[in-house]
Amino acid sequence: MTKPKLTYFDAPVSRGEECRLALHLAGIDFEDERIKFAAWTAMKERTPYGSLPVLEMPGRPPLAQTNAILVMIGRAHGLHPADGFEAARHEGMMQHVEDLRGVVGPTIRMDDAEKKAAREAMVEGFLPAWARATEHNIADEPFFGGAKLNVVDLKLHMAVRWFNGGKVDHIPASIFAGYPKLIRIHDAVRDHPGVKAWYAKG
Ligand SMILES: N[C@@H](CCC(=O)N[C@@H](CS)C(=O)NCC(=O)O)C(=O)O
Repeated sequence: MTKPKLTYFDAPVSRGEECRLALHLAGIDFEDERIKFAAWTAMKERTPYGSLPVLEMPGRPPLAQTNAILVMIGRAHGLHPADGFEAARHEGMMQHVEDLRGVVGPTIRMDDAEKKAAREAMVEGFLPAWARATEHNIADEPFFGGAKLNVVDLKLHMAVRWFNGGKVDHIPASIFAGYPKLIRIHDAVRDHPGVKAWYAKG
C-alpha cells in the first residue's frame, strides 16, 4: 500500500461520505474503495469493530470508528481545533450526530409497520429534541467553529442531508427546516468550494 485507503459502502452517504470529504478537503490523495453490500459479510470480521468506514494508512493497522478517523485527519490538516477545550466542544457535537444515527439507524431494518410507528414517534419526540439541542450548541457562523469549516461541520451537513432528500420513509424532508443555525451549516458546507470540487469530480 502506497497511499491511504478508505473503505466504505458504495454510496455517497453517512459516515463514509463524511470521511471521504474530510480526506479530500485535507488534500490527501487516497484510494476510495467502495464495496457492495454482498461483499461485506466476508469482510466484516476482518475489520477492527465489524463496521465501516475503515481507514488504512501505509505502515499502520486499520483504523475504524468514524469520529476517531475524522479527528485524526482534522488535527493533522487544520480541520479540527488545536485548542483542547474547543476540540472537545466539537467532539461533543460529533457524538451528538452519532447519537442521532444510533436512534434512527436501527429503524432501517424494521418491517414497514414497526418502522412507521417508530419513525412517527421520532418525528414527535426524539428528532425535534435532537435538533433543539443541536441549535442551542451552535454559537458561531457560518460554521460550527466560526469562519472556517471543520470536520464537525461535515457531520452536521450529512445529518441534515440524510432527511433533506425526502427519502427516509415517514420522516418529512422538512424535519429540520425550523432550525436555522443547523440549516445554515448544512448550506455552508454544501456551498464550500472544496466540497463542490469533490462532487464536481463525479
Ligand atoms: N461507531 C461506528 C459505527 C459504524 C457503523 O455502524 N457503520 C455502518 C455503516 S454507516 C456499518 O458498518 N454497517 C454494517 C454492519 O454493521 O454490519 C462508527 O462511528 O464508525
